[in-house]
Parts: sequence; structure tokens; C-alpha cells
Amino acid sequence: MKNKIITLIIAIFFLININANSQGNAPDYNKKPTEFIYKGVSFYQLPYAFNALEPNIDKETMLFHYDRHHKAYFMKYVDAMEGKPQLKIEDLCKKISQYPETVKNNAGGYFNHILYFQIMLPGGSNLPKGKLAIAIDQKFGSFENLKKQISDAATSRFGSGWAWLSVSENGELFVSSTSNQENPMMDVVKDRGTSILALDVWEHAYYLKYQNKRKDYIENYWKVLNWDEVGKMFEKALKK
Ligand code: MN3
Repeated sequence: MKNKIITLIIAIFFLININANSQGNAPDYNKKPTEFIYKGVSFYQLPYAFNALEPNIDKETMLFHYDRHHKAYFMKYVDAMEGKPQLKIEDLCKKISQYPETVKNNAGGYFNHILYFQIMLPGGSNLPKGKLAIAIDQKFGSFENLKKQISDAATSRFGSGWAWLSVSENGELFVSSTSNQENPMMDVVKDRGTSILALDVWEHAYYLKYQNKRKDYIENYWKVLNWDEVGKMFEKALKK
């Protein structure tokens, strides 16, 4: 009897342990990721949980996109800049032509994804307000026209890249598209300005859920866009 009880206790202990381990290894999609520091530099922290943009951006895509792709760009960027004078990433982009390709790819990858994640909103999109709404109407005629221009730029980008809404030096909004991890801040890009909206059209941004249907992904991207945040970026860009 005593032996049976001891065996039972040991069995329960093992079961609890196995359960704890499997929970430890499984990603917790309900939580925001914890702080990550690499070589003394803090990684951008996602402001919402991996499942917060469901069903438009699925939790598995968010996990891989943020925790694998974005983190890899960040770590390679930190590695590439080791021992070099440290610049704000915006300032680095402005003279990226002076740096090797690996700095451009990874600083761009790191910067572009921060903007992309920052301007998405759990619970669904709001609408442009205030100065941004007025500027959109003046430049594009309507909000729908702006969305169409960005969607067209994103759909027609061949291969990997990004579609952007940016503010030019004279304070005007413009839509553009860049390849790979380039962005409108970089001195190697034709249409230059300060970006306030980033749409990632690399396959890793949508393939798990949408496969080859990039268009469907773009349509659903609009459903989680935080125009309040884009509006704040717009006003900040105007002050530059
Ligand atoms: Mn990406």
C-alpha cells in the first residue's frame, strides 16, 4: 500500500513536470513578448500580444514575423554596427550609401518592421483624423483613393519589399514602394521622405495564412491599421 502511494506521488510529480515543461516551450500567443536585450541593446517590444490582430493577421505569422524575422534583423544590425560610431537609426538610413550592404539590409529590416508593427491596432482600424485627414483629402482626393494607391503599390511590388506613405521634405504626403529592406529615408532611394505608414509585402508577412493571395492580405491589413498612430507620426514628421 505504502509503495503504491509513493509510486502514485512520483507519477503525479512527473505529470506536473511534463505539463510545466510543455507549457514553457509552447509559445504563449495571449501575451506580449518579454523584453529582449542583445549585446546591451534593447529589442523593440511589440505593444500587443501575438494573437491581438486575429483574424486579419494570424498569431503564427505574428510570432514568426516578430520573434524570428524581426529579431534576426535586429541582432545582425547590432553585430554589423559593433565597434562603429552609434547613430540614431533614422540618421544612419540617411547616409546608408556609406555603409556595407549588410548594414543596409539589417538596419532597414529592423527599422521598417518597427514602423509596421507600431501602426497596427488590436480590435480593428480607426479612421484618419485632424491634420492627417485634411492632408489626405488635399493630396489624394479621398481616403479611399489613398488606400487604393498604397494597395496598388503593394500589389505591384515584384518580389520582396514594402509600400509606404511618407512625408516629403516640403511636408507633402506621397505613396511609394521599395525593394527588399530599403526605405524612403535611405539616400539610395529615389522618392525620399519620412515614412509614417509601412506595409510589408515580403512573403513571410502573409504566406502562412494567405499563401499566394497577397491581395487578400493587403485588404485585411487595412482592417487593423491604427490611423491615430499614423496621425501622430505625420505631425512629428511635419516638425522635422
Ligand atoms: Mn517582414
